[in-house]
Amino acid sequence: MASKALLITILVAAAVAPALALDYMVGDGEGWKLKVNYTQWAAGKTFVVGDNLIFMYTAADHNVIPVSGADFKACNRSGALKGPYSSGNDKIALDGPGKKWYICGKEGHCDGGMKLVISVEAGAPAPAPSSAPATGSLVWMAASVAAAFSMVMAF
Ligand SMILES: [Cu+2]
Repeated sequence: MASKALLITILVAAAVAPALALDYMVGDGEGWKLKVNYTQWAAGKTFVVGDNLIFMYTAADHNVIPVSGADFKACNRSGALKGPYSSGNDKIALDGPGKKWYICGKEGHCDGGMKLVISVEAGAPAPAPSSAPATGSLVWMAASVAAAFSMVMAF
């Protein structure tokens, strides 16, 4: 009986793990600053609703303004959809699907390339060619967990 309870615990833990939201450190080790190519950083990443972006920067030097696509293109700093964020360690939830645009609000920084656009997917991402191994193994894991779980429940 104890081993069955343990097995169920393990299975539940494994089933929950793939659904955990991911935190993306914008720019990775570089953080949020000038002279980083954020288009390159975002390329190949699959952002899903529920994930978070984390902007790390020197608070006195930069900030983060979520803007519309038009304001992104024009580097218009007066059209904040939320924020502006200025703590230097800002966690921004991706709370809806579609494109999301972020710029730095300091003079000249957006024009200098301090801008990020990402595309957020609604739910579980469809297997994309670039991330096939990771996505495929998660799907396989979820399927095998579900199968094992139904076997345990049949006892
Ligand atoms: Cu800046």
